[in-house]
Amino acid sequence: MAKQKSNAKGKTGSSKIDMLQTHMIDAEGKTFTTRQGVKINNTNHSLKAGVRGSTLLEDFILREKIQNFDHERIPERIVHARGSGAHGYFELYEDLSEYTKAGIFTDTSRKTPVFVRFSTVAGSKGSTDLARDVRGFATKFYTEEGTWDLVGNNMPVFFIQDAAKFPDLIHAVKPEPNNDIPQAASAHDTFYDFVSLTTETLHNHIWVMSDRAIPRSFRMMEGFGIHTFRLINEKGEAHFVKFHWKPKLGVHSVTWDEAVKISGADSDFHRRDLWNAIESGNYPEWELGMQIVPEKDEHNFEFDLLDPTKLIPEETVPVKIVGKMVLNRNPENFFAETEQVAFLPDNIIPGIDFSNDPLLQGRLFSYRDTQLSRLGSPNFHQIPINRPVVNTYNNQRDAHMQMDIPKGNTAYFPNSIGGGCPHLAKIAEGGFSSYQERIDAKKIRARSESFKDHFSQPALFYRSLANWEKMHVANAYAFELGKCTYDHIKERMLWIIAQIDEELAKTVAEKIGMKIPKSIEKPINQAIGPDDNVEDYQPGKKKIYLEKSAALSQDNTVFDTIQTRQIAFLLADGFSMKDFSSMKKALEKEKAMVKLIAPHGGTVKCDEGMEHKVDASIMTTESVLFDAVYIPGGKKSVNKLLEEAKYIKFINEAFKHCKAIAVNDEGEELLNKSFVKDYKEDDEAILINKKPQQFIKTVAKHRNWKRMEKTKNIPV
Ligand code: HDE
Repeated sequence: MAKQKSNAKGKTGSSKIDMLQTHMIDAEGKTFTTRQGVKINNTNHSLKAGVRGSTLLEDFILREKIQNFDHERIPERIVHARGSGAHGYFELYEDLSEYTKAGIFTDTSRKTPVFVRFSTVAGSKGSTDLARDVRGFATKFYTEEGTWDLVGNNMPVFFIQDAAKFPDLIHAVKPEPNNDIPQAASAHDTFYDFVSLTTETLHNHIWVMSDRAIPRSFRMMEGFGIHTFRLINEKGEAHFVKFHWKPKLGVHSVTWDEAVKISGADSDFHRRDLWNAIESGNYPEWELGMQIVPEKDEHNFEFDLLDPTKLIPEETVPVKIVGKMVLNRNPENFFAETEQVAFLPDNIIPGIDFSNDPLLQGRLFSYRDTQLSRLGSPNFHQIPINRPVVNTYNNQRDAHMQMDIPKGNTAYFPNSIGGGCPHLAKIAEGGFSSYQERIDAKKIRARSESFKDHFSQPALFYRSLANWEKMHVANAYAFELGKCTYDHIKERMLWIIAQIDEELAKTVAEKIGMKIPKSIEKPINQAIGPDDNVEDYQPGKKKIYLEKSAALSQDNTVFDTIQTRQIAFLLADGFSMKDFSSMKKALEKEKAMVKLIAPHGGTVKCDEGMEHKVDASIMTTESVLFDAVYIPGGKKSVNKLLEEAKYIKFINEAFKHCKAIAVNDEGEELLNKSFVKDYKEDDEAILINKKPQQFIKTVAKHRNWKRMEKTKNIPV
């Protein structure tokens, strides 16, 4: 067993990385051995009876190699199979002991190690990053009081209100069971059948129809714990809390057309982006926020705090920023760390506790259970990435793959032979105790009345969006329903969308060539027992308790940085070195990534005769992989680019996707060959012979959405 270390910081500045390093194997300069440590001189030929004879059973080298290979795969996660992880740390800004006794939230001197895994939900392990989907945002905090997992998503609400419906939801959204189609996509009959019969899904669903479901980067997504949790202080007092992650780079997305094309051009787009950002020292950062609600206010909301399909608007309870997380290290090994990491919402520490949210309660069972089929043994907590940074002592024993060697002859409590050890912790000395909530209730299989409002918050979300975001939502509904084959499902969806917003429903109906029905056949929400009254389960009418919530729109996010933005420089031999170097210097000063796209690989020569390394030939890359385009002047260079039709396609796509395009001098000729020609005069993100600083400001705005209306008919 590798020695478990205490939280004392060693060489790497992180107690978790120090621990992981004791498990790492580095073959540099070493001799090949079998798994038993026997040195071997051949791994290419099996042992045979003569060079053309049959292979001998005694070939232990062959058998060991092949057998390991045969068993390399483990089951992928039933949901969130495709993911990417990174190490980092969390730091607290201020002591929160008024609310919680958790050391991570009271000790500002700590740097708590974390491991974060981002994921899509529906697709399998090898699917594409840019599927329209919720993203998982799971954080493991290796605290000095044990491991705490905050297993959240990039949307603040969930599809269903009760864990009992989770298998139905996932069976509906995953590929259809007869033909396993579609992969990593929600646009199909079974999903819309379920959604339209289960109106509690609508709030999360409209978030999925928005740009939040196609992020530009994991680094540009918010994260949410979704459920209401509890914070418990030293006095045993409780506050309700919702957790938020706010990305320093703001919340940004790609367009649907880009998402579809990125899936073809680079299905590892998000994975690569996270990896490269960390490798280049541009460490992604998020601030942790809390919405804290005193217990006495539990019933003062228009919705139920225990209902995971509801958010608390930030206008109602502001998000208190309490600390920051930095991801500064890529894993050494994808399987050992990112694949084997096991997140458990029931990994909780003193000072944090659950609420009665019926979805959260079900998760407390599911995650521990699922690790058994994925990782094969209750000892999965001993896998290096899952080990806490503190030593553990208890009477759990044995099972597959026991890595520890517990000493002594007692594995029970109480005992006197083992000196009563391990002895129990007093609560005052850090022992966990569950919050003593008073309960006086009947056992009942039913849904609370207070969970019946299914339309108000999707409507609030939609009202809060900017016009360009609303257009994207309408297009997404039209795309998704356009892929459904049953008219009755589409009609039911149109009726339901109309309960959220009449205008939205009209736009979608027109796009899919159908009419919104005046009413639909009851029951919707028929997922109730035969003894229940269907009418009791119909959702209430939409209420407006807040006109808009600014925090819900990406129009109000951070627009002051171009850090890590990918800027395509289109050039060939003879480009103007003067233009090139002043633009490159200015962009790189702001930490953007400049990529040289030339007609060929290798190098290109500027007009001053210097060679410059090409990052990609035009043949191997696509416009959708970049955030902005720059074309330096230089007659020879531009003439060469004009010969390649793909450069024009590149520019047309960047233009259609509302990106900033800057050119110098002859570079304008390329614009004149593209669709940009007719629009360039009054477009603030088309910059002709403008200063680099102006380009930087324009790129920081992410997109010129004002262009959207004009370019919608451009055939790209
Ligand atoms: Fe999960 N979910 N989930 N989920 N979930 C899993 O656990 C489940 C829910 C989330 O990167 C599984 O280890 C149930 C809400 C993330 O490894 C599984 C219910 C939220 C990840 C499971 C929910 C999430 C998972 C599959 C309803 C946001 C990936 C593999 C009661 C707050 C973690 C695994 C990672 C993974 C069950 C609902 C987020 C099967 C039963 C709500 C980010 O246990």
